[in-house]
Amino acid sequence: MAYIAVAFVALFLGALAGLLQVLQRTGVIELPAGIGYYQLLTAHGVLLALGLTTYFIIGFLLAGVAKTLGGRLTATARRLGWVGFWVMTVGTVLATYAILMNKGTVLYTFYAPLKASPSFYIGMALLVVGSWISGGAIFLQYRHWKRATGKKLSPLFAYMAVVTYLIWIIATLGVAAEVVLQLIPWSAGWVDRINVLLSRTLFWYFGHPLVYFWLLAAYAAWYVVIPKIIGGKVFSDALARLAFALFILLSVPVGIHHQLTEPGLDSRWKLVHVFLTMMVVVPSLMTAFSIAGSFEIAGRLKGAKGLFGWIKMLPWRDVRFFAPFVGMVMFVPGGAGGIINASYQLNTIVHNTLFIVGHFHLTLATTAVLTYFGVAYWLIPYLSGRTLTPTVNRLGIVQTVLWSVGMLLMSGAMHLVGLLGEPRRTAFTTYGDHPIVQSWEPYRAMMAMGGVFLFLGAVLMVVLAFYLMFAAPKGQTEFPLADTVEDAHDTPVVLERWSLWVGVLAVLILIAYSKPILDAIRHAPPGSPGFVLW
Ligand code: HAS
Repeated sequence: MAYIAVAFVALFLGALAGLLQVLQRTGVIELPAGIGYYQLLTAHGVLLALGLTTYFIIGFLLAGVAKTLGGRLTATARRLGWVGFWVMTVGTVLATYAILMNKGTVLYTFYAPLKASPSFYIGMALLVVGSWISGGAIFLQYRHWKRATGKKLSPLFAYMAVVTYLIWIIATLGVAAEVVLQLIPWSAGWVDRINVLLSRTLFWYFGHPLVYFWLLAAYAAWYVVIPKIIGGKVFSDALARLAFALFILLSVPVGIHHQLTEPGLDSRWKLVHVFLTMMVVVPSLMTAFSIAGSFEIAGRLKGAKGLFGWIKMLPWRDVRFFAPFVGMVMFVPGGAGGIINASYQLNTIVHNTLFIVGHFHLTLATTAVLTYFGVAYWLIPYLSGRTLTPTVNRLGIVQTVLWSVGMLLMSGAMHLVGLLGEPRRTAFTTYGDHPIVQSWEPYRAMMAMGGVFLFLGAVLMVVLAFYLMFAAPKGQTEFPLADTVEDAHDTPVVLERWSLWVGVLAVLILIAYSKPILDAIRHAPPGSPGFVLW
């Protein structure tokens, strides 16, 4: 519950920064009190993309692992969970303080040669180290359960939690190396210059699997929780595990697709990453198939007839289903946008434009985040020993509509104006009233309107979350976990042989990264001094 509470505080602060920045960015307001656009943009990205997500996911996975692996966390796992929580929180407060003091205005990707104060980087390092300790709780609980039961296959939710966390640990090794070996010594003044290409490559080694860390927590809810809420079953235990196992293999060695326009990286390696990226789309397509299958099973169990009769049987008025469902639908264009980004030639049109910002507001801020909201409506009362009342359910539907309309307006406009050339990471400007920029005006107005809807949706969500934590009527709420259609014992045990999957991943990482990283070190330019441009 502590993790979930911090996640919603981060949502409130991040959404406030979001509202102010979208209104500044679209020319509606000028920021008061010397607050900078880039300062807000950094706070928004760090609090939402790194704070809200990490805290929510850890809270959700810990709760699910406790539920499915023995009923409660062991004493050691519990202690680790708390130590991780406090280390992460000290780090988050330190980084947020640096941003508020305008000493860490380097955006959430903290690209060198923009240079923040050491407290920003130390805060980020603590956030990561804390998350490793919390992850220790998940792995310990898993090992404890395996030893106690002697079973080869763990429950599906626990399997998904372990995969999600494995990806996080392997991915964060890259950003930890960047922060500890490059950014902190440079920012503290122990070295004068930084190898920019190396730092960005290490960042994106982390940055892309990061998006699957966000996504897989949502997928765990889609696969295991949603079928129970709609009165159905998991379409296939083996298929679900295979999709997750494929993410272990493919989510890491693809990061260079974020650097397709980066000079200094050999285009042959970019092509290898593009191929691997197209392959990581496959487990998402398998997921689309499985989830639609679960919907049909649920409808038919309730007596649906005809080819599409089952659609009517879905619980459209239940926010626990409705919010994640909207997230799923939005992932259809969101995922298609990802394939556009990953296509080598098309990337040159959309890279560094608002199209990319539109893409991640559909994928992260809609698909993943709406699923987290849907989960919060039952997870919070489950943890607080309270109930989701019909009124909160109705307000939850209103909240989902506010969020979805806001995101359609904002993200839709960002996609379109991005294609017309509007750059990302830029404060408001009319570029000297240039005629091309004047054609962007209607899209900017749409973005501002969308931002207002989103802020209202965020405030309502935060109010409902804290109401469910502290004030909703007392009672029992279940942790919904669906059964599978077939006997889960039919699932091949090889899907849970971690040494195999992690071993193959290690080989793929070596193939995809060793040469580009060696090149970045061996043929390094003299390096760059730091810049503080704010
Ligand atoms: Fe992405 C940039 C490529 C997925 C997030 N991405 C970003 C950034 C973020 C982000 C934050 O190749 C910006 C980083 C920055 O600040 O610079 N992305 C992809 C690809 C995928 C993808 C190929 N991204 C995501 C997800 C994210 C996310 C997921 C967050 C959660 N992305 C890129 C690339 C860039 C990029 C380039 C760099 C661009 C640049 O130049 O800077 C794929 O994983 C997408 C596959 C997904 C699908 C959709 C499957 C559909 C499903 C829905 C089922 C629906 C049902 C309901 C069942 C193919 C599973 C059915 C009912 C109905 C009625 C329809």
